[in-house]
Amino acid sequence: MTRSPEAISDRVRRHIVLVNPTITKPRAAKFPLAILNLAAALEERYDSTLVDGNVDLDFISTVLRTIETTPIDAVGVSVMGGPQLCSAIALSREVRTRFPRIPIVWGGHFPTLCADACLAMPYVDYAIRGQGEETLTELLDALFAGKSSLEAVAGLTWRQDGAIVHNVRRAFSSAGHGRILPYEHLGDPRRYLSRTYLGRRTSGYQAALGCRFRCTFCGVAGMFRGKTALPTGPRLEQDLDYLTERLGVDSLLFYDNNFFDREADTVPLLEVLAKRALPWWCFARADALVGMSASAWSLVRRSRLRMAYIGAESPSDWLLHDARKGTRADQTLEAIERCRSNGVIPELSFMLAPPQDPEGETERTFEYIRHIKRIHPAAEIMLYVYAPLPPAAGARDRHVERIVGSLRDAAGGPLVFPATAEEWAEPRWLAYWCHTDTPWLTARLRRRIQDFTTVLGCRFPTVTDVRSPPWGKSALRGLASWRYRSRRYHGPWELEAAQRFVRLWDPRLAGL
Ligand code: B12
Ligand code: SF4
Repeated sequence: MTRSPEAISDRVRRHIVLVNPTITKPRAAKFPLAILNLAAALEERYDSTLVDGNVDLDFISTVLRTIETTPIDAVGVSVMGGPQLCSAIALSREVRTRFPRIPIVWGGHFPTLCADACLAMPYVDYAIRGQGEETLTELLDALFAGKSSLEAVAGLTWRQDGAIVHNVRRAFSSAGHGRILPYEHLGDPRRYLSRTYLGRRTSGYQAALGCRFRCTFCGVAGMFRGKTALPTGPRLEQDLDYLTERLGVDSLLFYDNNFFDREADTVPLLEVLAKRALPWWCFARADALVGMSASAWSLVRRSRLRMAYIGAESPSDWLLHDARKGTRADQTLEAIERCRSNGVIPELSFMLAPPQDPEGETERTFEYIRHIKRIHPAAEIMLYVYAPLPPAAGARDRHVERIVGSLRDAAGGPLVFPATAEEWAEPRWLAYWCHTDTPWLTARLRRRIQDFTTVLGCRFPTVTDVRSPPWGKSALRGLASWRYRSRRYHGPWELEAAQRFVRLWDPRLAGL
């Protein structure tokens, strides 16, 4: 179906559909913060309809129906690499086929890093790199109000006479802290609250924007390039009033890339949280936790921080240094101790099998994890495979380019990343993006990692799993203990069989 341009130009306020394509199951869905933030930014000049594929599994039909029944001027799609890329492709294809004149705009982590691969697809007209609020508004202004030209929209990748153009990068913005999210655009916001080990009505929330670090393996660095901004205490308080009093939220997952930033800026937020004493979870860095004063830790205790996700990454300082992580392995151990003595569970993520020494590093990491489990058995472990992503489109980062340039494929040749979004959606590249497989992993090492993950996961079932029955968890724990004790990880067939009856929750797939 094609709508006439006259019909479009007659209207005063333009209308855009913003879509969060499916990435997880409805019961794990949290507020789709990307499209909520975009809607808040557009509000002054544009109308928006939000469609969330996490709660509406038939979201493609919903979008098509919306376009049929409402005059829609553009479709904005939020795209994270990995499984969400597949649902974004399926949606965009359908929209392009049925409504060929409606512009389709992709934004999010995938277009930020892989804008060329997005524009290689006929159903992506614009890719927005980095924070999307101002870029999307200016793009719509350029398309519909003739306010500026496309060349002038910083952060935009587009096609000019068939060639892909990356406009200049957009500077970091903290304007989001001045906006209130339109939660009611999602229908009943309460359907985004779910039971977790933190509480019965846990909500996702983001306080700080950005991250001041630039770890080479992390997409966040490409998005924010070392910039961050924390909200004020009163701003946090205002949001928590809404979430707790209006929606009944009783616990929080802070999606900030790093909750603990400079102490002077973090303490006002901790004071707000200490007054509320809602159980909470966050991302944190080992060096920040180690550097915190006793008074800040006292606020942490009073605030009821239950768990902190720490990117431990590796037991090897050379790798931490090479990956520009900025922390050391001894700081990780010290942070674990600080967490233990303050009643916080450290949730430690590791990157296994870097190409420089895949087998050796993996075995060293297994031993380091065993050491951690000895000093703090409650510590949670998340295992990923080291899989550096390409540097952000339109930006130069020689360090990341060097690291990526040294990667090898299975045949030992230079690793060539996909050139199109559809290639990135092939199973082997989805696994790469999700940090579960890389071309330089041998079959033996892949199996070894799987086996260790199974034995460790059964020996220490995660406390975040509130769905598996306690009897099932303790049966698996008992069954796995001899293997773990004797380091006999190989071929844990009995654990794999038992897991068919007691399915353990994997927080890597769906979040908490
Ligand atoms: C919540 C979350 C999820 C949720 C899903 C969220 C959703 N969309 O429904 C769940 C838990 C399912 C999830 C899964 C995954 N995630 Co995730 N996730 C996050 C998290 C914690 C918060 C995302 C968020 O809401 N941010 C707040 C919003 C406001 O920011 P934003 O999404 O970046 O949106 C801004 C811009 O990107 C842009 N934008 C976004 N969409 C759009 C759309 C348009 C049209 C425009 C114009 C702009 C635009 O503008 C927005 C406003 O500025 C981030 C870490 C973080 N703190 O950001 C990781 C993160 C995004 N996830 C990541 C990854 C890799 C994954 C996985 C694919 C793999 C993995 N190993 O975890 C898995 C998939 C697992 C699977 N199923 O197999 C990476 C992405 C890195 C990268 N370069 O791709 C991050 C950054 C974590 C990290 N540090 O590595 N994730
Ligand atoms: S790994 Fe953590 S600290 Fe490093 S850039 Fe990513 S979010 Fe920031």
